[in-house]
Amino acid sequence: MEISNLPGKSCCLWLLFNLLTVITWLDSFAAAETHYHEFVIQTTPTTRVCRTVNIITVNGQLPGPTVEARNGDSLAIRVVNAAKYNVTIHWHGLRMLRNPWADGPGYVTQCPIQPGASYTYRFTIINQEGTLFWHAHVGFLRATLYGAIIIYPRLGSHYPFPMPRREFPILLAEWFDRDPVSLLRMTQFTGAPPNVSIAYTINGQPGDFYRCSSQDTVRVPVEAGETILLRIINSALEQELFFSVANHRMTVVGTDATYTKPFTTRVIMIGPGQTYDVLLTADQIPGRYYMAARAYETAQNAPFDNTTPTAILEYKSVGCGNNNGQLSRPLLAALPAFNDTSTATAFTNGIRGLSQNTVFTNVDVNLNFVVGLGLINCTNPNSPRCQGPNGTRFTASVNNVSLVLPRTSSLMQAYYQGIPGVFTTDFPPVPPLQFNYTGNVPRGLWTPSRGTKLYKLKYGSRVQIVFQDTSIVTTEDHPLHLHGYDFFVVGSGFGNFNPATDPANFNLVDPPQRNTIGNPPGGWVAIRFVADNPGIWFMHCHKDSHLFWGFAMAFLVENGVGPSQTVIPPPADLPPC
Ligand SMILES: *[C@@H]1O[C@H](CO)[C@@H](O)[C@H](O)[C@H]1NC(C)=O
Ligand SMILES: *[C@@H]1O[C@H](CO)[C@@H](O)[C@H](O)[C@H]1NC(C)=O
Ligand SMILES: *[C@@H]1O[C@H](CO)[C@@H](O)[C@H](O)[C@H]1NC(C)=O
Ligand SMILES: *[C@@H]1O[C@H](CO)[C@@H](O)[C@H](O)[C@H]1NC(C)=O
Ligand SMILES: *[C@@H]1O[C@H](CO)[C@@H](O)[C@H](O)[C@H]1NC(C)=O
Ligand SMILES: *[C@@H]1O[C@H](CO)[C@@H](O)[C@H](O)[C@H]1NC(C)=O
Ligand SMILES: *[C@@H]1O[C@H](CO)[C@@H](O)[C@H](O)[C@H]1NC(C)=O
Ligand SMILES: [Cu+2]
Repeated sequence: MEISNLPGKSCCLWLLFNLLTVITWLDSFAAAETHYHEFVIQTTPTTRVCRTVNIITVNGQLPGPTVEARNGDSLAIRVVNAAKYNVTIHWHGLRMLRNPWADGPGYVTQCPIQPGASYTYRFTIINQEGTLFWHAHVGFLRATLYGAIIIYPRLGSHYPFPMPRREFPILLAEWFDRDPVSLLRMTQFTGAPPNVSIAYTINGQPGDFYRCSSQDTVRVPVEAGETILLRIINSALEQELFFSVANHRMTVVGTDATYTKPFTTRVIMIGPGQTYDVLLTADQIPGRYYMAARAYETAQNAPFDNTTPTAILEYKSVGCGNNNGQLSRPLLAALPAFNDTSTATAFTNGIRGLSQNTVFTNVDVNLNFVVGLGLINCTNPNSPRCQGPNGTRFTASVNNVSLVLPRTSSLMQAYYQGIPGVFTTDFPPVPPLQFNYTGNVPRGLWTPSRGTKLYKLKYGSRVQIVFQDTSIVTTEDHPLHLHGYDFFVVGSGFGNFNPATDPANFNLVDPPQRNTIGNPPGGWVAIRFVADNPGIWFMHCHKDSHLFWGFAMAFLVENGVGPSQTVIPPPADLPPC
């Protein structure tokens, strides 16, 4: 069903909503609802920057439909695959408590929905509020299969900040000159990174600075003086992005569907898989101002898309009779240089959780994951299949294991049904070899092993992971994403993590709670979470090429005691392989 009385839609509806809220609250029947959606996966010829590409869409839309709900609501989303490719949908950041069947990563928690088939994702939102997004989780399909998830507070409950007058999702993404399936095929064949995008998009549109794009530039209307909420999502396959709005400050109030302490900034750095909720007050001279993004690229000598997508923040008074500013070009936001790691780091470190986020101090399971890229030597370096550096193929790993996904079953189905031979549970808790990770790493250490290894966690264990980047091939910011959990980001730094001295500086008081965090390039990041969600949960780099090269592992969180700590049975329509 459609939600028509959610806050922020319009002023009148908002008043009505408040009235309804009071009545409902008085009646004390703040019942949660179930929302039904149908997602038809189809091939849709779509034109951007003068290039028509047969992309895969949900219901013909780019971005796909926004899913709106309140905290506590349930969703039933029937995905009908009318395209000719295997598809799954991941509800990125939703915890899916005891319900890995609805999580979506292909061959991890489900087999794909094959052409002509359908699957209904059923889940309940439990204690999460803010902005998330959904995206395909097979191959590179999420390049075009993505959309916003907006979770409003329960009826009768409020944001921990003043109610904004309006709100807008801002979905940042890439546009490639080919469809994602052939992009993946090329990557698979050449062993080199995928060709970079030819444009970035904001809500599906590249904006004024690209060929054939001006007319469709996204406009965000505001009244002078009002405060609006922007729900910013990086749904790009590969690229971290800076984002700013000319002349305006933004106040971050949430990230990855958890609230944060208000943090005011002129620029945001957002990695693939992350979201930021920001308040923006239209406190400038009425006019038109560009919202703009730009690459933040940390890999050395890596090609990247250096173009600038824009949308226009447009004061309404400018459009109504007063043409002052209407004809002139909007002001362009200042954006940091592509390699401005200090701005990116200062921003990320500025994000603090609300103080009730106090973190446990005793860790039961201490994990140290060394992450990054690698190279595979070719017997014939001149082969067209070896277009990586000096005739090699790229690979990537966690603790020197490059993940190989199964094909005949998902990991979760194999676990639940006790199918042997699909995975082992000997994923190494620490790197098999200690070396100077960010120093000059001997070439003999650059090629990882391959395997399908899970790490088993007891229900309720208190887990710490320190992720350590390496300088193998290049140091790089890797957006690390954990399914099924929000984690506390308790510390980060450059160089090698020092277990003797660094933990003393951990923030256990107000760390942000997130589902995706980048390690600083050539550095480390430490996270903590309680393993209170049984099932198999994927952990991977949210750059899709890195994921494809094996930069992933999965946790097997065992059931606890009783039904409230046990994975629910799989739905009858769970796709078979
Ligand atoms: C990828 O990029 C390379 C180098 O810029 C170019 O030569 C090649 O044609 C591109 N390949 C495709 C398939 O677009
Ligand atoms: C960023 O790149 C430019 C060249 O494009 C270089 O001059 C500058 O030193 C680099 N800055 C940092 C901080 O690496
Ligand atoms: C490729 O070979 C050149 C020349 O031998 C060398 O300088 C460079 O470091 C090599 N690059 C990699 C990634 O192995
Ligand atoms: C690691 O290598 C870097 C770069 O060569 C060097 O600066 C650092 O001192 C090394 N660290 C250790 C612990 O050897
Ligand atoms: C790959 O080749 C490089 C140089 O060509 C060599 O130093 C390295 O030991 C080789 N790696 C493996 C795993 O054979
Ligand atoms: C990773 O494993 C491979 C294969 O066993 C080995 O050759 C390589 O040295 C290991 N590298 C590291 C960093 O442990
Ligand atoms: C689609 O998924 C099925 C089941 O895993 C598999 O057999 C088939 O090869 C897949 N098709 C493609 C094109 O990957
Ligand atoms: Cu990565």
